[in-house]
Amino acid sequence: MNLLLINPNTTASMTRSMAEAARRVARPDTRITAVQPSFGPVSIEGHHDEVIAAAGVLEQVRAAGTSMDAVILACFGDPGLDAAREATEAPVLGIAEAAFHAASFVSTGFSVVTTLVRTCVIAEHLVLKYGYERRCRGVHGTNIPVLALEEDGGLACVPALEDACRAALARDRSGAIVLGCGGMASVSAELQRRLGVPVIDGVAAAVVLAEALVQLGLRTSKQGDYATPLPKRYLGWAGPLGW
Ligand code: 2AL
Repeated sequence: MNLLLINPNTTASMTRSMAEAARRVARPDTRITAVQPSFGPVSIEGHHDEVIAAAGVLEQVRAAGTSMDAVILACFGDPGLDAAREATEAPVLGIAEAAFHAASFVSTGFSVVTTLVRTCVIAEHLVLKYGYERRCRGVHGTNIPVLALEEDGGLACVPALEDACRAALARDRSGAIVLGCGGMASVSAELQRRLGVPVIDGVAAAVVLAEALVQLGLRTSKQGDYATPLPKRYLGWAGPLGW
């Protein structure tokens, strides 16, 4: 099957590292195409970044047309997820939503450990939006910038992440860690080894769940509020995104 992995930020090296993480868990017959928008922020660390990144996500969903069996949005804020679901019939999975689902299969409660403290509210809003407030016991920032995770394969960040995860597990009395950034995909196995609890990387979780949905023959419902966007003109730079 063909999976489209969209990195909503514009850092190509991060797209490549997430594609590697995705291919490590994908089935042998799954082909992963990894892309990023042609415009937008190099990292997504706030509401302003997210809004522009969401438009970039739609650019890439439109560019793929009907060629993909499923789409993965590989940024922990799941920017543009509902809009992308309107724009395609293929299942679209955000890595935050996928990680919350996966963590809930292996623990009664999980903690999210993310990047900048200012991004915690984005994850907290998603927990409420997706109905995971009874499973998520806390969201914790580390003040590690997204692009710091790109240096040295993220290895330099492992000690700080390990400390933050240990503190979160103790404070929240939780049984699993959800990593709150797509850029943490490369360090999840090492953190799981060090911590001895399930550590969920949303990129890997989204790949496996996307494969399962395709296997089940499930597509995004076009009945209701994921119906195809209404045809209308979009003006200015957004012109090509009009339906
Ligand atoms: C992210 C992420 O996954 N990618 C990105 O650019 N920003 N999330 C985050 N919490 O910093």
